[in-house]
Amino acid sequence: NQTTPNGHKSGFISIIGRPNVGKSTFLNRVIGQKIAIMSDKPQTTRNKVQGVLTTNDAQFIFIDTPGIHKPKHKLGDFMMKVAQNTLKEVDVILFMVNAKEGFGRGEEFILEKFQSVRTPIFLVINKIDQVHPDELLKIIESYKEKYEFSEIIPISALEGNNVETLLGQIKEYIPEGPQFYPADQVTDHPERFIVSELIREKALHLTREEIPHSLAVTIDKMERREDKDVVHVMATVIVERDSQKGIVIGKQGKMLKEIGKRARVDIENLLGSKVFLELWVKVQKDWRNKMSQLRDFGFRE
Ligand code: GDP
Ligand code: MG
Ligand code: K
Repeated sequence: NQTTPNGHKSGFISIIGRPNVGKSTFLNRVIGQKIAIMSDKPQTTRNKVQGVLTTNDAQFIFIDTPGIHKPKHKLGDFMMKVAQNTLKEVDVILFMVNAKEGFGRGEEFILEKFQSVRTPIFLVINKIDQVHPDELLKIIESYKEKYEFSEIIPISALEGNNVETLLGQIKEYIPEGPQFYPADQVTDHPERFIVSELIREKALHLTREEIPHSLAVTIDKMERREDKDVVHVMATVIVERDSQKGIVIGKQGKMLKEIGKRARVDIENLLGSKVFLELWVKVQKDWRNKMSQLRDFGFRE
């Protein structure tokens, strides 16, 4: 499958930090034009996808941690929840601090909570454009004494200093995995989700008990070709085991063909135009471990 070549990496990243340390500025800089901004998407679940950065060989999925904006007395509850949920499930945590403000009680508290978390935590010291290098060294030293961060990376989100380095380091820590979001996705089309659901429904229905729930569908491409008045949909059925891949494909590809045929009829009705549906099957071991995040961007068990 060309959308998930060997060595492709994808990971979930959570940015934590007090208000005004520069989290949004950082995200805007990093994702820029390439952003698939999800913040407008209605969400009922706890983790919001804030943005997705797609590069040639990696996809960075940034997860929001809204509770951090709450007043101090709520921090305890929030951090407990976060510690239990997000912090354990993401691949990298960026703990962002303001170089100019140094170390405060808010930071102290968060660092305490980090002690029980195994996820790699990067200390991102932002706004270095506002401090003298000597001062910065002192700040780094003081944080080093408090906690053993996986990486300590000073940046200026505003001016862009060292931001590429940070991304490079994140990439070192995220696992191999598929492009969960299509590279060409600039908005979060509800159509895509419905299309993936239609395919998933047919696949589940046709394979019946043999594949109990461990099946997801990603839409890798959905493009209208004006010249031929046809919508080209490329989708991947993700299963957990090789044996399940065999079942979904079927003898001489019969099963996959049937899934595609039935799904195509529904998709054509939905979109009101002819559809060329290309289906792939991919084994993604233990993708269910990621379910809680996956659910938030359209996967369903
Ligand atoms: P958030 O609350 O953590 O999302 O912080 P924002 O991204 O909204 O930033 C808060 C303020 O800090 C804004 O006025 C930004 O322009 C400013 N800011 C963010 N990053 C930097 C930086 O690297 N250098 C400087 N000088 N200001 C920054
Ligand atoms: Mg913000
Ligand atoms: K830890």
